[in-house]
Amino acid sequence: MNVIEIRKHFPIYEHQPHLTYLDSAASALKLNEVLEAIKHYYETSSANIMRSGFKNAYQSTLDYEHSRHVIKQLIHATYDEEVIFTKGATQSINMVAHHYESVLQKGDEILISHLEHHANILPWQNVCKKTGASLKYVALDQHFKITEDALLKSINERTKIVALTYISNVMGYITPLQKVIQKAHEVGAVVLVDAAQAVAHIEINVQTLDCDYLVFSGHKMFGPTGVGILYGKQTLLSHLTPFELGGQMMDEVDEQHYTLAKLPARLEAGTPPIAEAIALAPAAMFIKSIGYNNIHAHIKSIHTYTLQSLKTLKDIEIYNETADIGIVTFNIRGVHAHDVQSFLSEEDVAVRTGHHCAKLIHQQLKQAATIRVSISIYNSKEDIDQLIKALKQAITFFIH
Ligand code: ALA
Repeated sequence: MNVIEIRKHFPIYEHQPHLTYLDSAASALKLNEVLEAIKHYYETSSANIMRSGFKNAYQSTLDYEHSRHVIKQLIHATYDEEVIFTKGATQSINMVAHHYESVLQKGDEILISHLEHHANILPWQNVCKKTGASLKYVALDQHFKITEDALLKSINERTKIVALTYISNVMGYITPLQKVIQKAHEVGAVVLVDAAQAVAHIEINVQTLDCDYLVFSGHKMFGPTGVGILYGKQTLLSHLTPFELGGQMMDEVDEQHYTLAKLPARLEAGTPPIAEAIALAPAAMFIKSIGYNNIHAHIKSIHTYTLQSLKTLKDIEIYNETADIGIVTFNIRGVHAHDVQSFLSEEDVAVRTGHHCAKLIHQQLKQAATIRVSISIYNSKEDIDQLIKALKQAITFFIH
């Protein structure tokens, strides 16, 4: 991978050539092609979609639907209408959870894990409060991994929903989903896969996986903020209770009643994030043009270098040495992560510190906060050298 060439696609490096950006798990840098698509929409159309029939409106509708098609191809869905534009992975999960508030009952179980970020915990807690269903957690192994074995043992005839991260945003582990989805289906449960991290790192094939729902956000895949995807099997999405009502998601309306439109409109109430949705297409096409194998190989090589470099420092405690993608979560022993942050920030090194919206795994790690380095395609060994330099300064200041 030629990082210099890759960086030409990310205009932030023109404005901040010294930026060491290692926080792509929180939000990836934005592609030039994405910014251009947003600008193009506002400059050449600005029209609403699926409503008016004038030329600009028609073109915007075509572009919006083209983007849906590109995303359908990216995740290998069967039909375009299985791809719903939302405002992000969090909203997508909330939409699914909202539906099951009127489906589950006392005695039913929802299975999740301590590795989930809050977006895949809180909505299910809510469903349980409203329905009397129970929230169950799969036991993690000694490395805080979800194993296939533990998952298979946790699924039983009471399980109605299995909602799991595809890749943990704190530990970087890939969840073994294939057999688990099969078993869930055998007992009549549906499976939601949170692909918020996965979409920028590994090929997703919803047909091979056979998951029922899959969610992700645009901004973690070099796309804009404010847009995300809810994928669902057509048979399920056609019956999902809409989370919001209004706009073009209806078929007939009279004074007292309404009927719902067909997919995908029935789940896209109001004016959607048009520019952002259109701009998701170039993000997906960029990922495809580089190829997941190349992305993964590059990130893994920088990941290995990061681990080697961190190990040269005495006071570092790493929590996920066997991560499957480029996520390294660690602390400097005896120093709060937020205190380290200010040293890194001084050197223009951007990492995330804190609980990373995943308090449950931090409770398991017995750490209130950690430092997380997350690596993407535009990162180089020099970025890691810069990180190490800043960490050394922090260590000297706080410890030696
Ligand atoms: N899930 C996001 C992160 O990992 C917010 O930073």
